[in-house]
Amino acid sequence: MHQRIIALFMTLSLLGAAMPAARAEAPVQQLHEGWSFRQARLTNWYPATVPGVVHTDLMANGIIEDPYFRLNERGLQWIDKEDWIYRTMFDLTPEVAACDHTRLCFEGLDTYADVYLNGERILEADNMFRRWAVEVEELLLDKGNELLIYFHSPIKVALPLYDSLPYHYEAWNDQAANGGLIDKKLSPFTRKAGYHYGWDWGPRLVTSGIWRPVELRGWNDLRIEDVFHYQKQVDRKSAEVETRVEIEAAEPMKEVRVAVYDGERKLGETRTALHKGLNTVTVPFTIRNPKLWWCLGMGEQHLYTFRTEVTRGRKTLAEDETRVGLRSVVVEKERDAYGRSLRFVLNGEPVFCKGANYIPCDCFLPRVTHEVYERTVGDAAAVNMNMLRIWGGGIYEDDYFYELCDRMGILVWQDFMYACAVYPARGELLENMRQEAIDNVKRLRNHPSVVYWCGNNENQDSWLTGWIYDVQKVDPKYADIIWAEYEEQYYHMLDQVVAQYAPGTGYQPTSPFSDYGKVSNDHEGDRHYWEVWHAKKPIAEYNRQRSRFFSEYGFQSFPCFESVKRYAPCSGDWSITSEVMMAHQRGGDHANNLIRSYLLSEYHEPRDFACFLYASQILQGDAIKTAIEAHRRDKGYCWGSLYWQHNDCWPVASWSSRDWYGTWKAQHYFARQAFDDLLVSPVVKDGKLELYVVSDRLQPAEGELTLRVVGLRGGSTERLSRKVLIPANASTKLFTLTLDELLDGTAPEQCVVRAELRTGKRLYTNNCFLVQQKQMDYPEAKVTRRVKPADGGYEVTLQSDCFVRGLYLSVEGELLHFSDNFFDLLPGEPRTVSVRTMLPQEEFESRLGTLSLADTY
Ligand code: BMA
Repeated sequence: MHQRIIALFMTLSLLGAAMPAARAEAPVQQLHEGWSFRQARLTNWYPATVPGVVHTDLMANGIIEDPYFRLNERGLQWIDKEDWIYRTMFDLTPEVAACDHTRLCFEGLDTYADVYLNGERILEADNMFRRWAVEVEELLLDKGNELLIYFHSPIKVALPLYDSLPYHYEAWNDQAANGGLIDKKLSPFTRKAGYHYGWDWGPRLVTSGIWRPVELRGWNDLRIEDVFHYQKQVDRKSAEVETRVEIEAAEPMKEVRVAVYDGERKLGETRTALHKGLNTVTVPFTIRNPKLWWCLGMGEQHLYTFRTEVTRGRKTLAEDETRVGLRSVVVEKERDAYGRSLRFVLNGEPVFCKGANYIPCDCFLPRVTHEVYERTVGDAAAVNMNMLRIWGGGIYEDDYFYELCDRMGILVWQDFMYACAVYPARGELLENMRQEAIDNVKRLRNHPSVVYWCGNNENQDSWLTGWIYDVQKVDPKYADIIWAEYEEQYYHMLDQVVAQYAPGTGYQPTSPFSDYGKVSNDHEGDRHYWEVWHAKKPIAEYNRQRSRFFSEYGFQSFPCFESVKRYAPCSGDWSITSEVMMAHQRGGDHANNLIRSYLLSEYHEPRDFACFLYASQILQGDAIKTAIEAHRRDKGYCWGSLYWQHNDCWPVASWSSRDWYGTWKAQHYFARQAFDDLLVSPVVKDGKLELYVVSDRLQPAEGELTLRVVGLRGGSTERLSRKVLIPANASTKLFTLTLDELLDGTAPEQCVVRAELRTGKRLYTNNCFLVQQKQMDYPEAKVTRRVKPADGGYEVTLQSDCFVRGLYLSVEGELLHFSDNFFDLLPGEPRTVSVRTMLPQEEFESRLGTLSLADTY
């Protein structure tokens, strides 16, 4: 033992490491206990949960019912017109009481919040997205402190602002009328999540509350305000880092030492004097042969833990630990023969970005647990995504969300929180927006996953094309004001904040974006392609449309029947036009009719409600699969495919590929194959079948490619079988066959074309249909199933005599996740899937149901 300590001491001395100094004391006291709340104009206090919001507190006290259930949302529109008071009493912990200085820190207040400590007003917060901190040691008592927060109704604050203007700021999705505000769309005036006011997939539930942690932080001689590990240059040989430490000192200090460590290895140190107040100290260092951080599919997600210490003599005064991934990211926007590219290059390698748009996981944000985040980000990784776009109508996400993206290799395209609207942006409001941007850029800039910032979602196109409102009808002098504010906000202010606080990080003013002052197009920058869906173009149109980067496109479906039963359990609600189903379809008739008409043009009419829900998912899955494959085949021209949308914030019919309960729709399963590192993609064009292989691997691969024509009633003919060389990080057209050659007399409605690519241990497959689904002659299949207990659940093996399209497994009364689902069964080829459940086998088997496309009509 003794020897080991000496040996450790010697190793440390040899490495030149300082002897472990006494740990810095920075006591933190969370103030999450003992809260109660009341409606400001009434007198009853009720217990409250902090972090939390009014709606969930009212629910917990039995005053309102679950807003997500049936039509309940409608009766809850009074809540946002009221003021609310939250209060708690607390004693200081001895550790905090012993500190010279104490800061009261709010990670998030939603939104207009006057904060009183022991009767003294210490803060007037007015931005949900900002962090607030107040020095409070002068006001604190050792025992019996009262913290009281008065939340002003965001509606009552914004209404006079709206009314005072001779013109208005439009917000496309703001459901003012549902909130009893006729046409007064107030959301642009308040720095609060846009989707709270309603969206075309979201209810109108305008919250108030202490939505993120609140705590006291004690400190003595000095404290670290912020640490930024600025990666100046990174490649395989070396990483040049400059750690910038913001330190607040209580008094001037002659000399402190600021050092950065990786474990016990000291990376760099700076000795400096500090003046009283805020200082910035930089510590430059170089790491030789760094382990790089890669996104999913391109390499490891190596994370260093950098420890930053501020010491005086032998005493550590403050320290910080941050997980850092070393990587270089260049977002190329280069003029070329076609227009201008938008391409992410990670550690020198171009990345085809595969993923989706992400919205908040709930309307009531504090109840989004770590487990929900793990599932949400995990489900992106599970289907081979490497990018999520955090869309601008939601929130700058929780730290944990980005930690998961760092760990799982999901790149983050981060919008600033502005969407589908124009915002007043001048004077104090503009300054508020600037502070919000600084807060969040600083908070997120150490995450290797956060690679891009974007000013807003669709505000530019909506203004320039006039779809948000008729610009012609706006008095030109007001239109000039609005546009000048737009330019100031997105072309200057936000751009400058990113350049100053996250130097080297890419930024674009809006999405989609081709150029300043121009409507977006298909050959420069990113594109939101919505003509399939909103403009009713046929799904096959996805095969013709191009973009340098598709940052949005999407197709709606309904949640599965078991999910629907949770928010609409009465059988009287079970039609897509029932009042309850319509309340959970925020695209209204327009969206419902689109699903219906696309469905009827491609598929047989489903015979009942449950079949309709299922068929809507196959339809959505097929549509998005078509789009993803088209985008990937166009790799070289196109470098990104992010569909709309990854998740839901409540149970609803929407464009999501996973519903609010986390259940995967058909699309999510289809995306796993379509986003895989190798894609074998057959496509019919001008009477020919073209066969592409798309690789996102950084090395070329060898494989065996086969193409079979499989009869729906059994029997298959091999048309092609070849060894192929698959070029790295590219799309390659390998073969073209005429349909006559391919079919050789087989009727197209009687067969499916099966492409298979075998490389190493992996088999990549794809099924291609030559006619519409409603023209296919699916026979009545006999599907047998075998259930076997396995690791926390069961393995189910399915086999059929005939081809089965989109076989779907579900268990009545449960929302279970099957390892695979909605898959095609080839005649005679068994398929085994697994599922975790505590249900006893007999029960599981009796409740296990299957449905396929041929069963729906
Ligand atoms: C996009 C988004 C969202 C919207 C979606 C579906 O353009 O940016 O605003 O929910 O379309 O309409």
